[in-house]
Amino acid sequence: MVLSLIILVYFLGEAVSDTFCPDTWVADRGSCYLFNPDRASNYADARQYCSQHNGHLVVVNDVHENKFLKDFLRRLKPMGWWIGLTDELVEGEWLWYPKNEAPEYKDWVPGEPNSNGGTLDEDCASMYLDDYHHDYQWVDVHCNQIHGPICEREAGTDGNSGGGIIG
Ligand SMILES: [Ca+2]
Ligand SMILES: [Ca+2]
Repeated sequence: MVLSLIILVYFLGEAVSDTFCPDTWVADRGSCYLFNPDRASNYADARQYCSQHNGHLVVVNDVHENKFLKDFLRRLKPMGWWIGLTDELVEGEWLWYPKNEAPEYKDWVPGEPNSNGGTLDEDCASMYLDDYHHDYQWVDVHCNQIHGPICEREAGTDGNSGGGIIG
């Protein structure tokens, strides 16, 4: 019993120490994340920013990842944050860029995505917080809006490049 506990602790320690992220990236469960409130931009520029840092706009795979992101964003100034979800290709068909995978997990604000009631072409998804919106649940907004990038990359795959700047 004690031995198996020691072995468990050993393996947990190994798992943690194997998780490597570049400076200014935050590690969580096998991924590294870069949040940059000072590089807010339109969606296309945010996508390019993440690509330049050897990542991609975040793909939110499950409730755990979504909760991690929300907890982190609550510590930053209230604003919108681009995620990698878009229906640019086919209106109404939301896919995670760049692999074009349909989302298994979703956390839309109730009533979203709505293309602003059909009056705007809102093809890009954001985790959003302001006085009127929910607590970083997802909304669809026009891709020319200015939001911060959340970039994601695999942890420990390429330790020597791609460090980003926060603040
Ligand atoms: Ca992910
Ligand atoms: Ca909307």
